[in-house]
Amino acid sequence: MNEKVKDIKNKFESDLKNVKNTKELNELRVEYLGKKGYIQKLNPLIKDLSNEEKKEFGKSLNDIKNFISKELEELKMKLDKKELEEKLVSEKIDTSLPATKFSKGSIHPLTKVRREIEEIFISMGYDVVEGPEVEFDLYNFEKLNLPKNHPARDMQDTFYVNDEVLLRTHTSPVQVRTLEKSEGDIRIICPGKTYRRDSDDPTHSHQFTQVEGLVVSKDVSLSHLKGTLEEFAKKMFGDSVKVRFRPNYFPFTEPSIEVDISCFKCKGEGCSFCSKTGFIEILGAGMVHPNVLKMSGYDPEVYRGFAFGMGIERVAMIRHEINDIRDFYTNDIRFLNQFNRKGGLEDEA
Ligand code: FA5
Repeated sequence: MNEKVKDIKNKFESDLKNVKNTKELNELRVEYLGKKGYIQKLNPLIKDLSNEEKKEFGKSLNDIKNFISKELEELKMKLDKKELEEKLVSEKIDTSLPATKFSKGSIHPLTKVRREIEEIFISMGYDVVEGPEVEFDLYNFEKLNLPKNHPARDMQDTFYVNDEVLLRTHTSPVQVRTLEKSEGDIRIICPGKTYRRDSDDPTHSHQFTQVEGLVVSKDVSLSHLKGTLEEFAKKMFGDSVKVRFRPNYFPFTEPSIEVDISCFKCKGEGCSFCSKTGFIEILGAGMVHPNVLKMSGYDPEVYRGFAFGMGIERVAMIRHEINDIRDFYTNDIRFLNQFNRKGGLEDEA
């Protein structure tokens, strides 16, 4: 019986010498130690042996199994090491090759300008707050002194979700939301998206962005509003910019004004871009109407406020000499790349 074990051992030793890789090694393992392998095939023979022979045969079976396992394991370690070394050589990375260039994105010019506006007002002591883009009619119109069927609603037509809910036409509803939540002095700005049923043209879009400003205190006046906006314009456009205030009408401010900045194209001379006026409108503003203060819990006999709402696109267009508002939304990489250059709106990220 032990002869058979010896034969298997001899055959295994000669087979092992021919193994060249881990695949062949695994095949050899199955051939000898697998369920149908040489060793398993010896098991049924045990039953015909005497007790004494069974003991001896069992021991030699264990010995040969241990021997084969150990030999296979040792060879496996050697082959693994060899194969890893070969792989490292064949997959060597040439670090001296120039890397493949990939283009880096940049912050959108509107985001960049919005952040610049925020920083200017933060430096003047304003807090930045947010409000919902899908707004109640109550906040977008009614509590801004524009009751249902008020003719001035025609100035800002919008997209309605239902009779009471709409896409906000301006950031002014945030004035109401802030007044309702506050007591005493307020000094906030609110940037965000706004929507109107305006026809798209070089200076108008059906979706645009505004920054609302609201200051409430016992002693603010129109002079504070003018001073604040002049200071903002100088910081944003440089000391040489001309700012023009025109009387206007908004139902939620009294008096109301509109503010224009000298045209970047003709420097105030008058050209086709500014409709020969030399100026481009950037914002509406005024002293908060007493009704608006009253409806949100402020006593207009004690508190006064000023407010403004500016179009970020218009500011960005003047600041960066952009001729068409639609360029901001069409994602033309050639347009956006201009702001990625040194001297442009360089991405600080
Ligand atoms: C308003 O939206 C008022 N809520 C502003 C305001 C706030 C007045 C607080 C008083 C107190 P107006 O409709 O004029 O006003 O819009 C303000 C600015 O948003 C405009 O000066 C312009 O810069 C920008 N704007 C308005 N409509 C569009 C449009 N369709 N596309 C791009 N920008 C626009």
